[in-house]
Order: sequence, then C-alpha cells, then structure tokens
Amino acid sequence: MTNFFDRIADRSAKVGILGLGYVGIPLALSITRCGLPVLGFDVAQERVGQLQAGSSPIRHIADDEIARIRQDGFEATSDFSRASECDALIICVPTPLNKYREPDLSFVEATMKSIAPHLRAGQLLSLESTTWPGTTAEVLLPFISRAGLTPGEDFYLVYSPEREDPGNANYHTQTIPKIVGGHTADCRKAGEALYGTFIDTIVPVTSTQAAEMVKLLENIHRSVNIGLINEMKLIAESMGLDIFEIVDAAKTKPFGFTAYYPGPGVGGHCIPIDPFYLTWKAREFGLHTRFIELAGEINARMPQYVIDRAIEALNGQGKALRGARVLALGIAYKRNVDDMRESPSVFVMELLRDWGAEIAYCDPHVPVFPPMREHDFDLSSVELTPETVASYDAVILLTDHAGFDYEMIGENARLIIDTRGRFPPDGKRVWRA
Ligand code: SAJ
Repeated sequence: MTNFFDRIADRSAKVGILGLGYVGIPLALSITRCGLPVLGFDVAQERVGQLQAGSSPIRHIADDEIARIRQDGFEATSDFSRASECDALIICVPTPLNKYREPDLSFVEATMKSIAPHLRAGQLLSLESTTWPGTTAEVLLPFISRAGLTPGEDFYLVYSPEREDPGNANYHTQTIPKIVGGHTADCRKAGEALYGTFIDTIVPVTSTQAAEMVKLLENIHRSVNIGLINEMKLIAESMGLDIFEIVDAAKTKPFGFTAYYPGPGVGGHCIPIDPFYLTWKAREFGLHTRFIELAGEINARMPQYVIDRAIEALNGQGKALRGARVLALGIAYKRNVDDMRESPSVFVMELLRDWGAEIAYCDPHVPVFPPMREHDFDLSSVELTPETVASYDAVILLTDHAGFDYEMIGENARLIIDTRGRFPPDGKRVWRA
C-alpha cells in the first residue's frame, strides 16, 4: 500500500475531516496550508453552509481564514458518501458524558455508521476525540472489519488525540507535539506520515490504546491537581491564609512544583469530562479510580462553597442572600474565552437564584447568556461602570477575564466575593471564596 505514502509525499492525498468544530476547523486550516486538499464533513447543514460561504462558525477563527482555505480548495459537505474520495479520514466529533456521567460515544458511532459503506482499501482512518483506552480497537475496528478491510494490510487505523487549546497565544496546531498510535506498526507509520506534513513534532507510541491513555493522563493530571488546590484553598481559608499567596510563593521552587490555582469549580469540554472516561473503563478491570473521582467531587462542590461564602459575607453586612442584588463577573468557563460549556459560573448563578438572589452578570466575551441544553437565564451582560458596580449588594468574581477593570471594581463594589485572588481580602468588603 505504498501509494498512501506517495500520495502524502506528492500532496495529492485528499484528507477528510469528520466534525468541523474547535478541533476540525484548525486541522482543516493547517492541512490545507501544507498543500493537501481537505474535504470537511459535518452533520450540521447550517455549519456546512457557513463554511461553504467562507465564514467561520467558531469565534476564535476569523472569516477570512475560512475564505482563504476555500480558495485553496477546502470544501465542506454533509454527504458522507464522499468519504470514499478521501485517502485519509480524521474523526473529530464530541465525546461527552451521558446523564449517568458515563462515556457517550454516540457521535463517534454515528460517524462510523455514515462512513463505513464508503471505506476502501488504501485509506487511513484516525480518531482524535478524547476517549477511553481501547475505543479505536473495540469500537472502530469492527466497522472496518465489516467493510472487509484489515488494518495493517489494506487499511490504516490510528488514534491521535486532539490537543487544541482555543485561544492559546503561545501554541497552535503546527507547534503542538502530536501523539500518534497505530493499530499496527505500519498503521502508526502512515499516521506519522500524515500528521508529519503539517505538525512539527510527532510523538509515536506503541498502540492506539497507549495514545488514548496519554490524552486521559494529560487531562486527569489537571483535574486532580485542580482538585488538590481547591482542597488546599478550603484548608488555607480556614486558617486565615491566602492560598494565592501560598501558591505564588511555592511556584518559586524551580523544580518539582507546578502551580495550579483554586477557582469556583472546573468547566470546559475536557477537564470535567475526560476523567470519567477512564473511571468507566477501569471498572471493566475491577479497578476503582477513587483518587480521580474524589478530585472530581471536590471540584464539583466548589460552586456550593462560593455560595456559602457569599451568605457569610452578606451576613457580615446584615444582609440575606435572599433578595440581594448580585452581579456575577465572568460566566465563560475560563478566562479570555467565550466558551460556556460546563462553566462553574453557571452553577453558581443557579445556586444564587435558588437562594432567592436577584442575578445579573457581566462578561465581555458573552454579550447574551446563550441557549444551553441544561441551563436557562434570560440575561444579557451588563455594562460595568462605577455606578452599576456600586448598585449591587455583592459582586462575585468567577472568571477573571483580562478585560475587567479590577481597580474600578475594587474601588466601587460594596462587597466582593473573589474566587480568583484578584483582590486583597479584608474579610469585610472583600471575601475570598
Ligand atoms: N482551572 C482552575 N485552576 C487551574 C486551572 C484551571 O480552576 O489552575 C479551571 C478553569 O477555570 C476551567 C477548568 O479548570 O474552568 C479547565 O481549565 P483548563 O485550563 O484545563 O482549560 P481547558 O478545559 O480548556 O483544557 C484544555 C485541555 N486541552 C486539551 O484537552 C486539548 C488541557 O489539556 C490544556 O492543558 C488546557 O486546555 C490548557 O492548558 O489551556
């Protein structure tokens, strides 16, 4: 099957990208840029239409970047039968949790069902979605086998975890090292050839399962360390210590310490979700991931801790949370992004509403509270002026966007509940949470 390598080398190989979101679109940009023709697939007709019209469906990628790759031959379609046109197919669809907090591979399986009739000899298929170790071999391979194809003989099967970090100013697709694991050694070599055309550093590992595990380790590492620092925050607060001072001092140690900071909880499409992909699979081996689950529990409890501190702080001013006018600052899941997925700020807002507070929010990245599957607020971002800040009984800093005027807020707010260590605590007007 040398023709795959030849077609990669002479840039005649067509690359199909299945799932045109925050992972698929940057891939399309990078692969087109290195001269390989790209055909993007998505089930969302509106998204396909936007891309075909040369506009970007995701905020951190500008329209003119899409217009440029359209001129360079990028095409978007929802006709999955065209998968047969592609020499390589890369799956970048969501892998969320279901309502029982178990892995939901329905998007991956639906994609495989759509392309299976159109797979052919000589193709490479790579899964990038974060998932449990074994997914490529146990979920994807049966579709390929049923199509009469055998990875390592007439087909290449690869797992290569996405490492996109939307909005990261320091790293982008080309400069983020890429893990590649193959169902066989030849599969891995084909994956290295494909990804090596547009990514500077390829990191081969011995199997698809190893590659799947690498990604989970990366994000479980974060979840567990955030859980640790959130627990350390509770201990430090009880002792009257400023956890942010403690972390900043600890990180002066030039080795053996990585700084993580406490917050109101853990949001995003990765960190709250990925650990439970391993938890679920580990049970099959009779193992309980207690440490991982405990970190998740600590992180999930942080919104309630914020409420407890808000009640204490308002009480200190002779006020109840019920009926208090409260302004939430920052509702995206992390600073300087507009993404709301699993945002802990929303959980805090819901608890505030449950306690009878009057809620408003300000987030320069989220002008209007977006429709969300499980959350509903009919709110728009309020303008931050000295008058508006002073009009609230409490201001709660939840996501510390760079765009906030912290000096003005510090001068005008009647009460600040600070979950991000931006204001020096005094236990009267400024409380840490
Ligand atoms: N958070 C804390 N304290 C911290 C770090 C994060 O409370 O010290 C919170 C954030 O506020 C946010 C959540 O955790 O609510 C997740 O933050 P994150 O910095 O981990 O950002 P994510 O969710 O965008 O994670 C992604 C991951 N990238 C991929 O999976 C490809 C992760 O591996 C990256 O390390 C991370 O981006 C990053 O470094 O930006």
